[in-house]
Amino acid sequence: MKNRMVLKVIMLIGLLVLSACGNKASTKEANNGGNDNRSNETVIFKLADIQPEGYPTVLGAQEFARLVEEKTEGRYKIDVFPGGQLGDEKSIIEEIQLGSMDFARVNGVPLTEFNDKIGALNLPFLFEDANEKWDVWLGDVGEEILSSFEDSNMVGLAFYDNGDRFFYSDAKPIKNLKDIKGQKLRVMESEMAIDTVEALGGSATPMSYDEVYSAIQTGVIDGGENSLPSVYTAKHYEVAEYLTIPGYQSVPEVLIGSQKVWNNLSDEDKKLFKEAAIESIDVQREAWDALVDESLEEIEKNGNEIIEINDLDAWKNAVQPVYEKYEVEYKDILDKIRH
Ligand code: BDP
Repeated sequence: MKNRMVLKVIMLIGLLVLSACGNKASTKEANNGGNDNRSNETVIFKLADIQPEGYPTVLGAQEFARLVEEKTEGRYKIDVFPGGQLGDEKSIIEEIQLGSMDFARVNGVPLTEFNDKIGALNLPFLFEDANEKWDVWLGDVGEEILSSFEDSNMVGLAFYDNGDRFFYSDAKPIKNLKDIKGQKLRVMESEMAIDTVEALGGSATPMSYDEVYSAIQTGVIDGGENSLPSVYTAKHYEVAEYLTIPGYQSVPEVLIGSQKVWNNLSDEDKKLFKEAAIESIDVQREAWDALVDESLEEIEKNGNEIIEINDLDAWKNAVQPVYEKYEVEYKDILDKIRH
């Protein structure tokens, strides 16, 4: 009798323990949704940008980060590191490719060396105006190019504005093709960028962005080419007196991610990250337009000379060899752009 009681008590305890374990297991499953990415722990990623705090691309990247956190209800956070804290653009791209960097905002020109399609967008005088450019970037062609980043072990998320890129120099005003001849002009690290400046008659000098100011100041180069917000915020206008308008090229800034991070996201989260990237474009563009105006105002106020090209058709003719060289490589995309 006594033994049966003991047995019953033991069985009861056994049942209680078993049911407690069952409860624990189902709570865990409910929390996890059967998927590791749904754990309660916040996963934190890093995003690199060489531009300083407050610059439009950084504001765009911070908006992307805010939206990712909001849309994933805090499961994912992205810390944005501006001002080149995590290295120069070329090494950032290499790290994204290797998977040792999570996300970045970089320019489309250095990406030409890492991706088969984006170079098409970096050809000089490609678009009539900003509307045509944005139609292409936000349309099927833009999406095709962003998707192709998978082939380069990266993820292309969105395009941001880089406006037009202008020549500026401290040697002499560039009014026509004769003036550009022989000037040592810094370009971004890409073969097409070198070809373009050489086709215009300049002497192209590739170097990283952070070296440009002192290279002009010390006379290593005469000038470079960049957007108004970059010439202004990097203070190149302090060392280069002459700025030439209009721009000769309109390339995208690109929000990219590493394939390694991407592969670990669920399909649902990939969609949320992509939505966040696309939605962040508005913030970047608005800040961009405001900074373009402010930059021009400040550069003029500083007393720099703004020169208008007087033989624009000759410039467009001069870059034809660049089109001839790259036409075959980018034929597919170029045909679609020209429809
Ligand atoms: C700026 C871009 C930056 C590039 C830089 C450059 O925002 O990403 O690195 O040009 O010329 O306009 O290197």
